[in-house]
This record gives sequence, C-alpha cells and structure tokens, in this order.
Amino acid sequence: MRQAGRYLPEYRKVREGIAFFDFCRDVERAVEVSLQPLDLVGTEAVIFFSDIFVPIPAMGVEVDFAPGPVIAAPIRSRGQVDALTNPDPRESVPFVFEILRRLRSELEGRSVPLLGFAGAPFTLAAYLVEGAGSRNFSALKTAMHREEAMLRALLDHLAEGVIAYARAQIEAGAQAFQLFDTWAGLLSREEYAIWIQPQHRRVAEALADSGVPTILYVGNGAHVVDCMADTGFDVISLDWRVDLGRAARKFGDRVSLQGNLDPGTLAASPETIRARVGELREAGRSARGHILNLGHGCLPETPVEGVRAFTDAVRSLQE
Ligand code: 1CP
Repeated sequence: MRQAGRYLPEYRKVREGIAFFDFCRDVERAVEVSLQPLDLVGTEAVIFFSDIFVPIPAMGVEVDFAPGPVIAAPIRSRGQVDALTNPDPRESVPFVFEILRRLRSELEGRSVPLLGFAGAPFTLAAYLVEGAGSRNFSALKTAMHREEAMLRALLDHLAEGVIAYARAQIEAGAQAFQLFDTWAGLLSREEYAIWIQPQHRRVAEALADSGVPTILYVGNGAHVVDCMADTGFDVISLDWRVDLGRAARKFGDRVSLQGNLDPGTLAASPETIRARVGELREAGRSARGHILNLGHGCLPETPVEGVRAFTDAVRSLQE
C-alpha cells in the first residue's frame, strides 16, 4: 500500500525538480524508487512505481497532478465517452513494461515478488467525472442518477482498458496483480452490487487464466466484504474498518485476506505496533492465507521508523 512516496526522504530526493507524470515515465528513477522500500523499510514485495492515472492520457483525457489527479475536462456527456480510445498499452505506455522488466531482472535471485496494479473502473470513473479527488464525489453520484447510460459506457470502456493493461503487465513480469477500488465504498450495498461488483467479476474472470494471483482492494468497504469475496479475486485487501478475524472466519475458506493495519497506527510506539501486528496475525489465522499489510497507503507524514517497526514485527512473527 503506497510503499514509495513522500514519507521517505530518499523518495523526495529523487522526486525533486520533476513533474509527477515525467517521473512515472522515467524508467531509471521509477526503478530506483520502486526498490527503495525493500532496502529502506524492509518490505517483502515490490510494487512498481507508477499511478493509476498513467494509462489514462492515452485514452484521450488530459490529466495533471496537483498533487492528486486533476482532469482538465471532466467527463459528463455520452459524446465524451464515445470519443475515448483504448490503445494497446504496450504501445501507448511502453515505459511501464520496461520498468517491470527491469525490476524483474533486479529482483532475480532475491525471491521478492513483483506486483502489478491498476485503478478499478469505478475509482477511475470517480475522478474522471468529478474532475479531481473529492470528499463525497457529488458529480459522480449525480451522474449515477441522471446520466446512467453515460456512466455505464464509461465503466465498460475503463474495464476493457484495465484488462488489457493488466495482461500486458503480467506479460512483462508482474507476478501478482492488485486492482485498487479506493472509492467503491462510497456506495451503499445495493448500489455496489449494481455498479461495481459486475466490473470486479469481469476483471477477475478475464485474468483467471493469467497464472498470477489477483488482489482486490476496496477502501471504506466494511459493508461489502461479502460482495468482495464473491467476485473471483484470489485475495481481498481490507481497510482497517473491517474486523479481520470476522472476515477470516466468514470468508477465509474461499479467499485469502490482505491487511489491515490503520496507517495512522504507524505513529505509535514500536511496542504498540508490534502488539497490533500480533493481533492481526492471530485474527487472520483462520483464513486460507493472510498477507499482513496496511489497510491503506502510507501518508506523507507517516514516520519512517513506524513503517520499519511494522515490517520488523511481521518478520519476527515469521521466525
Ligand atoms: O507528489 C508525489 O510525489 C506524488 C504522490 C504519489 C505517489 C507516490 C501519487 C499521486 N501517486 C503515487 C504512487 C502510487 N499511486 C502508487 C505506486 C506504488 C507505491 O509506491 O506504493 C500506487 C499503487 C498508486 C495508486 C493510486 N493513486 C490510488 C489507488 C490506491 C490508493 O492509494 O488509494 C489512487 C486513488 C491514486 C490517486 C493519487 N495519486 C497521487 C495522489 C496524491 C492520489 C490521491 C489523490 C486523492 O486523494 O484523491
């Protein structure tokens, strides 16, 4: 969960004086910051440095970062959706696959898995319709009721793009694939089942023969954990609002779990962090598999020593 980034001084140094999208396209720098968390905080997997918006400009949407994504012309009409394209990502964002290939060769012999990722159709659509991040995404919710066909067409277009992008990442060496649906928890259970679950099923089904494990993250999704478990993803990644032990007992025979320490807890003492990690480990025991992780990404103000205390605690429990 957001392993690289502003909480690391070493990241900020490489990031200096370069626009975010140029950084994502710079293979050397992207490989360097992807590997930083391995050596600096002791993670046991690497996620390639990029952002969920990297493949979006090639669809015909102007995106900037300030510091979160900002869309020059928010998508509100069917005509705008129909004008979107879905080019082969291997041609439109070739640097992404170069970064993955380079990381695989760097990681050879270190037994460290490399994760690919993409933004889920709903989360991408949330920004594309709203125009930027938002507390309640009211333009998106308005579109759900007043521009239903437009929003459906947009989600379908994005799902097709996500599937092609995931496949190309796996071809380039990604050994697991995580779909981030950060904003899916904004919807009620009923609306989630209508708007979001079918898209998750579609992505899981398309990747079922890819040979790599698939992971689904939903932010603020404590009310839809059963829906997440019923999509075909191999692992469901939960935020800290979910009772991990309960999820493990109810769904742990069907799916593996990932999570779910509140990243805010990384400000606590090493003893507190270790105790919380121990509790999470016990809670996850009854699931067929459990990846100890945070429940969302590190924040810029996250203390590096807290992240280290987390990985140290996880490692000591494995011994
Ligand atoms: O200024 C900076 O240095 C940029 C900060 C930053 C970073 C480090 C952004 C802008 N994106 C990223 C990297 C990133 N984003 C990764 C790389 C892997 C890693 O280092 O762990 C990944 C997987 C993402 C995914 C992402 N971007 C998501 C989904 C996961 C999540 O965190 O919920 C979302 C919603 C985004 C949008 C985004 N990109 C950047 C920001 C600040 C945001 C959030 C904006 C908002 O709050 O609406």
